[in-house]
Amino acid sequence: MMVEKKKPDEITPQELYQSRRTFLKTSLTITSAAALLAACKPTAVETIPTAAAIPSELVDELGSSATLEEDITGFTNYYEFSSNKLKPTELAQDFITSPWTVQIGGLVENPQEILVEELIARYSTVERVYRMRCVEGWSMVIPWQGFLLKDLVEDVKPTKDAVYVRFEGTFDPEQMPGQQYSTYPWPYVEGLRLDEAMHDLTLLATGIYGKDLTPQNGAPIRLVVPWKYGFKSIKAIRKIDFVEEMPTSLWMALSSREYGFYANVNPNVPHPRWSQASEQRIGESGRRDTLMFNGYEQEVQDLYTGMDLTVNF
Ligand SMILES: Nc1nc2c(c(=O)[nH]1)N[C@H]1C(S)=C(S)[C@@H](COP(=O)(O)O)O[C@H]1N2
Ligand SMILES: [Mo]
Repeated sequence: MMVEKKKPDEITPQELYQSRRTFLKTSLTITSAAALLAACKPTAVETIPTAAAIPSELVDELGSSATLEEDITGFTNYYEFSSNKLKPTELAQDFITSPWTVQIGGLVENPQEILVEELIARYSTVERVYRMRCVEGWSMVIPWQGFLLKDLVEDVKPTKDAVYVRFEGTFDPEQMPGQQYSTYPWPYVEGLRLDEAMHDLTLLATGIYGKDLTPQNGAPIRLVVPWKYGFKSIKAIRKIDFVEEMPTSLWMALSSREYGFYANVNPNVPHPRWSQASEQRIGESGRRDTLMFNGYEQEVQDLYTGMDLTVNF
């Protein structure tokens, strides 16, 4: 991001632009909502999907195929390890993600410190294929597993004074070489307004492509907010606090002019150094138009009624 001083078209290595588009044969076991619903219906026999009805490709609701697994896990942004997108795959390989406790507190009735395994067991797992748009101008389509952040928020019961949720990443320079070499104000911090956190699209992801989340993609637990630029989706979360004041994210602290709190994907509001009107979908050639709220406008526009999105960028 800002510190690299790169133009967006320098960001994605040529190999990845041109990675051959093979049909995606997924190993994901489809325990689809359709299958579960079918089992509850009296006419279950007729409605259980046949093998032919199970998609052989993972697609988002706009019809785009999921990005190749090797691209999703081989090309990551994870500054705690490196600012080079190809390096976290190797550097994060031995990152210790178990045991891992998440501390949840601040303005809540039920603060808790809980093992991530217990969190995962406590809430229903959902599978979502979401677009992810990096502020730098590239995007992917990613199949996640996780649970709704809303489920956790309801459990811990924020008090009436809670307006925002603050997420804190990991500070562990021994394991995270990027924290030794960079002068960023670690740990990585992000935030959401409480109503954004309660939205049905907002996930805490614990899996990717039907498997456990890879370390380089944020294991053991990360945020996924698909209508916002990728940097909001903080990896390797240690702490979640409910607060009254708007949290200052790491990127706001580094350059608030370039990276705002809301960071909603918006083709009409350029980054000070480049346009946000289009994006490079990893695995495709050419660019495609960037969609308002990354294509989730119907679902999220009500959160921002009456707000000037050029000011609250
Ligand atoms: N802790 C942490 N979370 C992070 C980042 C990071 O450097 N550290 N990078 C962000 C950015 S800029 C993007 S685009 C997404 C990338 O997610 P991915 O690497 O899983 O595709 O993670 C976000 N979450
Ligand atoms: Mo990003």
